[in-house]
Amino acid sequence: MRLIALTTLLALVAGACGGGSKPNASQAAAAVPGTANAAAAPAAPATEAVVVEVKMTGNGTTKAAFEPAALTIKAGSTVRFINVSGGPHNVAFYADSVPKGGADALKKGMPNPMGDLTGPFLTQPNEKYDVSFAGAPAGVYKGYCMPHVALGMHVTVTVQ
Ligand SMILES: [Cu+2]
Repeated sequence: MRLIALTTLLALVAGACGGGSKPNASQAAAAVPGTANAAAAPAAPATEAVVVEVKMTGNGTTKAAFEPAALTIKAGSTVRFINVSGGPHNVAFYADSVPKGGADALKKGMPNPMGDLTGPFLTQPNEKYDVSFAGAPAGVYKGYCMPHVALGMHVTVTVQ
């Protein structure tokens, strides 16, 4: 996902530079080598990751859940956790539940962690948190929501 975003950014920058240099012939000529390099990046096949959404719900007192609580994703997919109701919520994974190599992949795929394999709290309505399973080996990843683990707010992600 980060690579795709960076590629998009480069494309935008390249486009902006190209447009800006048009009025000045010498600048346009000077910009050609750089522009050519930047333009080559988007041509590379961008593997669009599949995004699977999981809602985080609750009534703030007695009920809290991931919906769905169990899901199966294709390798390399991203799971988007959405704070729907009853937050704050977060998602954390049990390090001893994930397959070998899974923890290292999740460390790369979980931005702004609060701790090991622990995502930040989502406090705003509809706030989203993307967990990238890029490079994550196949197997079962068991997770939970820290504020609501006592209410049984668990999630199981199976990577094919
Ligand atoms: Cu929760």
